[in-house]
Amino acid sequence: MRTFTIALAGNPNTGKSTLFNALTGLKQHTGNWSGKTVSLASGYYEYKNTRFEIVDLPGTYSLFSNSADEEIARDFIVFEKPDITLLVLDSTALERSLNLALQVLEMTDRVIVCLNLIDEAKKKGIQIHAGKLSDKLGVPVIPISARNKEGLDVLSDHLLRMCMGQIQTTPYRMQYNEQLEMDINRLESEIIDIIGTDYPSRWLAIRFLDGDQKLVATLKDRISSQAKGGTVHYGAAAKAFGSSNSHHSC
Ligand SMILES: Nc1nc2c(ncn2[C@@H]2O[C@H](COP(=O)(O)OP(=O)(O)O)[C@@H](O)[C@H]2O)c(=O)[nH]1
Ligand SMILES: [Mg+2]
Repeated sequence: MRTFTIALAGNPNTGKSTLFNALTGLKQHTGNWSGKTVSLASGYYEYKNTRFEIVDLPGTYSLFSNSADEEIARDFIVFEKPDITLLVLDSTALERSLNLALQVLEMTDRVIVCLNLIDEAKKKGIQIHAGKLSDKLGVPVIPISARNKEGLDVLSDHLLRMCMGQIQTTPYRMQYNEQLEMDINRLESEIIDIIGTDYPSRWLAIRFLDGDQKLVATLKDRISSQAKGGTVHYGAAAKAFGSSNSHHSC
């Protein structure tokens, strides 16, 4: 049986671990993932004869290189390439969560959004138009209450269907000003020339223009370990990434 990997991402306190426990039934183990030896809680979940490995990423407010937690969550999404990144948002504080959502949507198109704590939102008289939000974000948006185990069947159905390739997404991508878009496009095609399309090239271009040196270093490491397998010409890539930072800011 093939196992699909689902990464739980979101701000701290949005109910990621509660959802993790509800899905996996607390049978958690800590797995070591490639790259840095980072231990992340993961557990298995079976639904309709399909096995999912759920990985509980550290809670973060953004996914830059501000902290070890941000790097861990970011590296997992970009380099481990989970089948789905499940974004857990707090329905009672959407404005805070959506910032992270926009960042994730720049990194991957395999995203499902959970509006968690929907019970709390209802109590507070907050009404969320999940369908409209889904149209805007270009990915499924599913109201749930992880603590009350509500909405988990609908969520599981979406996980299964997206893993089976039955749900296509059109993730919302931030548009920057004309000059930046030109720079992004130019750098993106250089990136594709060097490392192909294995990693999210537009997102990499944006991060590089922002001067994210730590990401440059991480990418060099990844390419270097791939190159040992003979797939990428590390020298050329390292040279290009070493010199492609400018001082623009997004
Ligand atoms: N009312 C309500 N509380 C929830 C729900 N899901 C999680 N919580 C609570 O929110 C708090 C944070 O949950 P936790 O899973 O630790 O969040 P994490 O930091 O994202 O892992 C805990 O007190 C949970 O019991 C929910 O659906 N409804
Ligand atoms: Mg947690």
